[in-house]
Amino acid sequence: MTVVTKQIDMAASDVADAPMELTDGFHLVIDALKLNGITTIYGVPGIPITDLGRMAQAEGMRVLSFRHEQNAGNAAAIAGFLTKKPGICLTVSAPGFLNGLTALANATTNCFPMILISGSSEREIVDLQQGDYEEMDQLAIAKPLCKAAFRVLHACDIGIGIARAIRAAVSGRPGGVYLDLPAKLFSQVIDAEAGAKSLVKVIDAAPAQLPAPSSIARALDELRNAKRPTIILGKGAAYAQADELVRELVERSGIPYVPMSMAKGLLPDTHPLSAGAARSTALKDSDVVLLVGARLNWLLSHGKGKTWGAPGSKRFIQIDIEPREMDSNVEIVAPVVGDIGSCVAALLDGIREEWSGAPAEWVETIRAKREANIAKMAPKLARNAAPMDFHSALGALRTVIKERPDALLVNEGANTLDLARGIIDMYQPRKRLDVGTWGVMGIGMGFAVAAAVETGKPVLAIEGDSAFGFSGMEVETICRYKLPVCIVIFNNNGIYRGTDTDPTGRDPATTVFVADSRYDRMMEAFGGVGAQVFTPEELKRAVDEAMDSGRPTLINAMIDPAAGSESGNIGSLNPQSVIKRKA
Ligand code: ADP
Ligand code: TPW
Ligand code: MG
Repeated sequence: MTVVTKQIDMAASDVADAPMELTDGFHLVIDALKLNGITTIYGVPGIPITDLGRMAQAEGMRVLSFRHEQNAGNAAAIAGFLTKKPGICLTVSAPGFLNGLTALANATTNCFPMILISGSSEREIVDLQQGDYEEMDQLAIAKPLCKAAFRVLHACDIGIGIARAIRAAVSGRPGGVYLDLPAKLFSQVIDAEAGAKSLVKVIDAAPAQLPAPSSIARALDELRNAKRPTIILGKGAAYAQADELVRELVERSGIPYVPMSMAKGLLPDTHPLSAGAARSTALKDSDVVLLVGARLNWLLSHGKGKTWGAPGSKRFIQIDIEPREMDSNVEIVAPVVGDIGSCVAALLDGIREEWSGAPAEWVETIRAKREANIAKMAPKLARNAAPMDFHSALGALRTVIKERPDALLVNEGANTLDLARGIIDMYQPRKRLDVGTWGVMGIGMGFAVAAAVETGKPVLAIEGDSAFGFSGMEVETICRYKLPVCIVIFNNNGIYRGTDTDPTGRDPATTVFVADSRYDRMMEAFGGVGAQVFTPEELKRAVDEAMDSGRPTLINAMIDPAAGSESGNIGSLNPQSVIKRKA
């Protein structure tokens, strides 16, 4: 319990024999977080939360200061994904709050639990629009972009406010929560004992949600009748930390599975039932599909269209904690609503009782397709090409992760993202962190910092040169905290490619950057290690050195500017004009 030592001036008649011990808003926020096992804050200091950060550090919390709130917010969000506890992002009012808001919205979209705590200006002045310092009605602005938003006006309500924020972030479908703390709150003084009593320790913040037995029976019927079943594992399954149950579901049922990007490694990508390298066949030719913590959004072509074969050829079973996810895009014939651990355990009970095994012919079809695709890819990955293309460079990094399966992999870009996702096998759960549901650029350095801080493991961040630019200034943060992060920039001089030109000849093309930029020197500027490499062999050697030393490192990997394709794998979503005008 923290106590403010200063005594308030009181009329003599108020002073009892013993002086009253006091606390204030600052201390109550810190005590409430600590009481709930929250030990790390990601943020940027300034009015009115500068002292909150200082005091939290003095009270033993880890407080990581960033160079931009969006990166701190992304760090908090991925900390939430990795730990199942809400990640905390702390910002100043209006502009700092808005900078953090993108990360909060992204966390909500991805179902990552985080709490954005922003200081705010005085209500009386904000509401009369009298032009306060950094005036903004932050609560109203945050509301549509997160799962829940709360404001605390009285110090005695801080305990409840933080308890509500924690519960909202992690219960049911996880997501982002906004907590508005006006400047005046922090210095409000109350009796320390009353303050301590006002704190709430959240019991069972994300209670198990058991599926109805009838929904399990329905799902089992569908699975038993399937001739060509496929399981799709999504990042909800990774988040749930029900790793052993998920593995048993796949292995006992013998059903091939396709991992979504951030579910890779839930079972090793080299698993005999992995259909990762036979994804098209597994989706198109299956008859029954079991979705485990994956939405039928654009990343799965909304469950229809040519990805999924003939119309009406599919029967979908879906496990999700959010009932309203069912039938969002296509009919779900067997909705199973509950938390993944409980739902998978219930399915397994049924499978243990009665199961005749997955159809051997289908499993063999998938296996053969997978092996053929892997064999076709192998020579491209093994080339010691100069200049490097994406495949040969990623071939080298694939070996790095194979040799260091406990490292975390952060990945963003277009070609750099799509090709790395396919090429680099993952071996352990929650090791691959990437752009998620929005395909947002800018998560790189925030994710890398939190991955290192939360796990203590080495981090390899594979970044398109454009993608890196969105959060690149945080290399200073990585150096400042001496984090074991190795950044590899796939430097192809631009977005998708570095070969475009302005037809008028006036400016650089809209998609290109300064040619042959030395990103490695940015790292050196802050005391980290920089290297520039031109071949896969050099790349592998430089990454190994970085990962062995644990020193912050940035490797500028020079990629053939002509090697990439427009929008990576999602060129089909990119509208292009067919009308050519004369200049
Ligand atoms: P991906 O992008 O990997 O396909 P999505 O983000 O689309 O995954 O889907 C994740 C889903 O997992 C969401 O619908 C979310 O409600 C669900 N989910 C998250 N946590 C749990 C959990 N503990 N139990 C059940 N479902 C969960
Ligand atoms: C917040 C649009 C998608 S991918 C990308 C941009 C700008 C960069 C691709 O170039 P990069 O990769 O990283 O060099 P590569 O290997 O193909 O050359 N703003 C936001 N999010 C997105 N997704 C974009 C813009 C985009
Ligand atoms: Mg690029």
